[in-house]
Amino acid sequence: MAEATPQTIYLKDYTPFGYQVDEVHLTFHLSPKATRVVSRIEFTPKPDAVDRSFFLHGEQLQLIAAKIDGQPVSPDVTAQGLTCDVPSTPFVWESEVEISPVTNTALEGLYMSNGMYCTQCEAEGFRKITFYPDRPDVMSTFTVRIEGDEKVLLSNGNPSGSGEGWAEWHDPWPKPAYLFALVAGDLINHPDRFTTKSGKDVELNIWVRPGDEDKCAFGMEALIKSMKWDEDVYGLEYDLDIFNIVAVDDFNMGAMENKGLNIFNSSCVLASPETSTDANFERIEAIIAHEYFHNWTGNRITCRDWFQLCLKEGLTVYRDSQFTSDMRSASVKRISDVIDLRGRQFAEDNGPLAHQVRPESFQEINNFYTATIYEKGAEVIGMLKRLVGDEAYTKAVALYFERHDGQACTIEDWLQVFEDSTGRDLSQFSKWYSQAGTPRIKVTDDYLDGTYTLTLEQSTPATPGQPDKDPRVIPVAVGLLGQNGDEVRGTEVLELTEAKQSFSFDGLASKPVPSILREFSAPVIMERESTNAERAFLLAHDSDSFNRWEAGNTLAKEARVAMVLDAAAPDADYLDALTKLVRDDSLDPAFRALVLSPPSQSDLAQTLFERGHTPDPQAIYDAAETFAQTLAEALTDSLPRLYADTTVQGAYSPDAESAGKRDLNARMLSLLTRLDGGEAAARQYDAADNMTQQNAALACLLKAENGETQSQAFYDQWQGDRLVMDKWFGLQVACSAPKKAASAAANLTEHALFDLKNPNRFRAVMGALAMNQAGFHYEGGAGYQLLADNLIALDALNPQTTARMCSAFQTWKRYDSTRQELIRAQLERISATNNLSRDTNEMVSRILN
Ligand code: 0A1
Ligand code: ZN
Repeated sequence: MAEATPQTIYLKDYTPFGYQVDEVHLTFHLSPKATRVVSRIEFTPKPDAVDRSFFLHGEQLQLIAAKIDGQPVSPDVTAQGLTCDVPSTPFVWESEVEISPVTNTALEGLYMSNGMYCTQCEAEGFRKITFYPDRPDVMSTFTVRIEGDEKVLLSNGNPSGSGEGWAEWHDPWPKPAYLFALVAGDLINHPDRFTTKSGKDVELNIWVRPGDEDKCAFGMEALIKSMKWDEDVYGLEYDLDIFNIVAVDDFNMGAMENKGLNIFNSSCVLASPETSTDANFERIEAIIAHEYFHNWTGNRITCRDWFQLCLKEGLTVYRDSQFTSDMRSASVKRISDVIDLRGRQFAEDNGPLAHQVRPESFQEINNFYTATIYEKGAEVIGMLKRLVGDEAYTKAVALYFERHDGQACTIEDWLQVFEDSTGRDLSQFSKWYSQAGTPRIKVTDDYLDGTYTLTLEQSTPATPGQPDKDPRVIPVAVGLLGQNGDEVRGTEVLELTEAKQSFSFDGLASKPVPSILREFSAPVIMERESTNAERAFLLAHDSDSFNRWEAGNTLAKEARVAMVLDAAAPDADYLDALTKLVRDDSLDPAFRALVLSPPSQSDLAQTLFERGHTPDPQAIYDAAETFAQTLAEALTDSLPRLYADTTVQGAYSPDAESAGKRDLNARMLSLLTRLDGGEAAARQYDAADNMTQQNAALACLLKAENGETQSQAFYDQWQGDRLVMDKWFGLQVACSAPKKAASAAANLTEHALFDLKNPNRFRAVMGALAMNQAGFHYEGGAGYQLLADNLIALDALNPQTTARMCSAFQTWKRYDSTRQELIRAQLERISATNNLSRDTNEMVSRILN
């Protein structure tokens, strides 16, 4: 039971704050248990204010003193903040509060991680630092003085003075409090410089704990590339004299875009060939870019209120995916993004947690940092760009920066710049923001006398609180192929605006094969009767690489569905196509690796569920195993050669091409392990000089239940490296057979290095359990119980990470009644916990309803 009746906040209730904040001065006297924060804030009443009440947020603060214009005052203080009588003319508010960073395990506000002070203020953490109108539409300049014994004292903006035991920072750009940051610690920097296109010299630093300084070079390169890319592609220049990044070990999310002082989860910035995999390198590059890009999309132009979160997040994810496409392979990036979207966002959109890209109510905003806001938010930007065209997109975005720089904006402002610069009416398009749920597009076709007609019918299933949906405008990119595989019509974007609509193509000599939803032009589920022969044809011939992959993916899915439902043997034609494709050296290795990667077991469960079956996680797992075994056997003769040919020789480099080859190589090794029991994997383990190959070999060996020696060796080698040990913890669970996954995870929670307070370690174990579908859902429900036990234990320490992990239960209604009852019992047990946080309470009640 949550402490008090949770309050729901509505978008429709938005009212501006009645006061302008002109300047903020903060002084921090650092001390682990008793940090004093002195604030001096200049307020001016707004002449046109609707609401003049003076309420300052404040939580877990001990108020020492408060003054207005130098005179002591006695405000009314509650658990949420304070109210006070204030003058109707400009006045200065001063307060002194005491806080305890060292006992702050929620990792929100000012806390300590491994002896260093750091902050996390998005979304509403600043109120745990001092009393303040903690809302994104209140923007002000900040001057910060830090007093402490630490060697390095950092805050936002530019340094404005320092001496023995103190430093001062001034941020000239008005910002909301959620972008405030402070770091203090005995840190070491990896320095560099960047000259902006107008010639401004910027000092760059990545700050880390001593010992990590050799893991900063890649992150720094990524930062410099991001700064250059934003100038080249969006014309956006950096605007301070210094840009600092700090790595911290205890962090709830990936990273945070605080103005001029980005704070990163160390897993998202520290990289070295020996300790990081290719996937880590790619993710680090993308996250550094993402946080940097926020400087304009998020910081210079921020959100009016938290309902508008997608305004900064959707756009910034879209920008970072453009960046990755430019730095690496655009088609590989698109395929990976769609796999991720389907795995996380579609699961959310089709379950009890479904919500709009712009929600209209919430209890705890931290629960809305979701795949829907981020990834679907980015898809919406991509659709908009496709509908208006590249040039119009560039023009509209330029207008957005010109018109709204320095403001706190809404989705309406964003759409308005597109309407104004293109003359297009976007009222129907705006439904992408206001309607939750994944649209289904049913496709039928017809060919008569040289004319090919596609009929598209759209519908969106009901979602919580939204039973009925209107048709949206959906860009459907289509190309047509002739019978010989040549393209007879290049890509054209069909604008589906009606519930049902037909589109005709004339002058065709014979019935074409359609390639629909090229590049995955809209986040929808396409339903179309097709044959395996047609899919194989598209896999072989489509000029759109996304749809080539998609054809293979559908074949893979259908083959497994048939295995699960009809105990069919693995589809022979598909196996044949796959074995050809693996050997086809003319294809990009990264693409081949993607075609070889099996559809996720969760995705298969959802597909079966949508077709009216109750998915059995064990049967889905068995089908995947049988399929992989059959494929390995079909490749018996060529596997050793394929494995050898794809092995990357020479010094490790994290570039996309080498990474693609290593990915394909790892898939060969995993097939080969099915035939040789782990001989090749053991050799690779011993020879590996980089984490990508070491990790891949260990995964194969653990999966084959033949990796005890290597697992121990890995442990001995890396027990002093927190990030590498996260991999070790995760692999033990991820590679466990279904029957053993829950007990493996349970044992790990007893391990001396398991640390409930470190979100990375908690996620390594519990996240891996939730991802091991057949293990998590293994009969008897031990996985459910273990997760619930740990969520209950963590909630008392860190509500935010607990609440996020609750989403492991979001798909529960797909399963049989026995599993549903087992999950329900755990959800109810969590819900009945004394003093459950608002975060977890909201998540559990949404999942249960
Ligand atoms: N804005 C950051 C992510 C972030 C969001 C919330 C946090 O605490 C609730 C922390 C970080 C980003 O998009 O990178
Ligand atoms: Zn972001």
